[in-house]
Amino acid sequence: MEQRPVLALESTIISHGMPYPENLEFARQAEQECYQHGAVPATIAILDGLVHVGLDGAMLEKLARGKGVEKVSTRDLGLVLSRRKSGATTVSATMRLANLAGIKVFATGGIGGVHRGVNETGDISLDLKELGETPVVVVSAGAKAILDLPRTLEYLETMGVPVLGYETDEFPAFYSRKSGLPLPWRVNSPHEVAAVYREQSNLRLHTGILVANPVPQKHEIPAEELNPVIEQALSECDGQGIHGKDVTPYLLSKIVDLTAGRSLKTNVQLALNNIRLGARIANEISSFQR
Ligand code: PSU
Ligand code: MN
Repeated sequence: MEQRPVLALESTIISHGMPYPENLEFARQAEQECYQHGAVPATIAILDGLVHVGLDGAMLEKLARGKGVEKVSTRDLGLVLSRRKSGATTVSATMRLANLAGIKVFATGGIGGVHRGVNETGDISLDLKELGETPVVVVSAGAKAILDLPRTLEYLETMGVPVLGYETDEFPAFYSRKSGLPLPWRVNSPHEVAAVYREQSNLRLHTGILVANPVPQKHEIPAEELNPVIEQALSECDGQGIHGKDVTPYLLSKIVDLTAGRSLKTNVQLALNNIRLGARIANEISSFQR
């Protein structure tokens, strides 16, 4: 066996997080970046009732076109599989399937979290619960700025999930590098992340590890600039009566429109940046095991 390190990638970001054909371009580039940084990419999705861990070009194309592709979180897995449907997996379902496949590291754009207005809607992404239950390292540019970030951090603390700032002392806000929210732990190398992973597994701790990796400076949209856009997107979402699993895809695409595509470029770059770091962490973890 070759025993090369593997990095899991999700598919909701492709089918429901970005428009076609930019999403297809992103999906291909994501796999290339992963190889270039020494890991084998395993994009995870469900196609006609079968779980796939690692996809070919035609499968990526189908996901990018998105026709008949459900958005699948952990709770939808049983239904989508039993009905032989196709689905793009969110962070929660991707973590769960990656763990079953023995994959230890997963890179995404930004995790879901506690939504603003949670007191009225109760909307909390299943991603957070999954991070509390599944021992996978998740590399993310913080949580999406459309969320209630302080409450998202509180929830992660309650679930016992370590949040490691990667070369930062504060929680990144997806499109922006800063949120003003301090993080308790900072790490400065893939090796340090791998060491935390090793100790957690020795202790049989089953929580995930969230690595919060800020978007590279030259691609960030500063929070002051983006906040009014987010406010507008949130109010239109509310006005249209959109709720549940449609909220995040709606907001992301509205923000792409309102920024004339700039947020899409940032989203692509932050996700690629997470993939590069994820590949390096996967290498470190596998070198511990040799
Ligand atoms: N990161 C991105 N774009 C995305 C997502 C992450 O850059 O579209 C997806 C992930 O699949 C994440 C989901 O799990 O958004 C969150 O959806 P919800 O808020 O409905 O849990
Ligand atoms: Mn939700």
